[in-house]
Amino acid sequence: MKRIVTLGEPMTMFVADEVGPLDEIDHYTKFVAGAELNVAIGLARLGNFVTYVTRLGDDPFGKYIHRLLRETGLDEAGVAIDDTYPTGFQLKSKVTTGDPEVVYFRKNSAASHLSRADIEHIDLTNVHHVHVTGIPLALSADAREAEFALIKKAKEQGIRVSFDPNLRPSLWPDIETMVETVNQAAALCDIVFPGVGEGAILTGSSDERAIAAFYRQLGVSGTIVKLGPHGAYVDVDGEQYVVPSFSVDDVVDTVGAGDGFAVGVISGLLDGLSLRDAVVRGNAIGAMQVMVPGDNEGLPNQAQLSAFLTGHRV
Ligand code: KDG
Repeated sequence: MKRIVTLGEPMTMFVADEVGPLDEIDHYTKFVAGAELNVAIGLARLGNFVTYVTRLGDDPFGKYIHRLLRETGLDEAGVAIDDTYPTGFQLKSKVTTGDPEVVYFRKNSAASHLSRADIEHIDLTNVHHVHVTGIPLALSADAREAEFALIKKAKEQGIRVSFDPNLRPSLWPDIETMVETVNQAAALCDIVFPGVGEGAILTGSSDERAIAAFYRQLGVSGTIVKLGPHGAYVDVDGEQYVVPSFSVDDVVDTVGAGDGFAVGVISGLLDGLSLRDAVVRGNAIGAMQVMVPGDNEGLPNQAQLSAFLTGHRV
């Protein structure tokens, strides 16, 4: 069993039951959200042991998320219960095309009070992989410090670190600070997974080759640019190629696809697949995730993944 550590903010998420602007919706269905939590859930479903570092409020949302973490089999060593600050939540609209509207209620949440102290007691002995994203960098100065501390600790112990920019401009004071901070973190990691749109904001070019070259110059050994329906552009250790995506007829909601992609690539590499096959798995899990309304129920176990790969062609 492979061991992975990630850190982030989980939220209760209410997804609109009807199509329309959020202020007009009467009924919502409850889910959990959080980019790094989605990755943690996906990796655990595929049989890995995942330590998820976070802070939950001592409230019904926190209890709901905590129960889900336990049911999923995530390691609780990194979960702190905070009796001062609340658990964040978000609303997500239902759409028939395009990306849904997302509104956060997470300012001053328990997870935004993550700090370096939450990392100090995390034991990285026998950990095979650490995954981080740009979201905690935006939550607060303390949460940002926590993420940099985790990256540094992992690198000092020779552990591979992947980074998904996960740009959330609404959480940052301005775009310049976002770009500078996210690129600072990316430069410390081994594999970076930007979406092509994120790459354009972060590097100034929407060409996947230029995006990868930008991170190569920063010293990142592997960049995999997510191209949505066009697959993924891989630039790792001097090799460059495109891995095509799986076609999906019934896209319900695109949110969470990037997390599914990360689950596939990370788990594939940990299972000893070639990089190309790991990216195929990433594309498969990304495709499975867009067919559901929540951000993580599409993430498969081994049997579901095998069935998808048997039944779908690129
Ligand atoms: O990647 C999916 C996430 O967007 C979602 O689950 C919620 O973490 C979240 C965020 O900050 O948007």
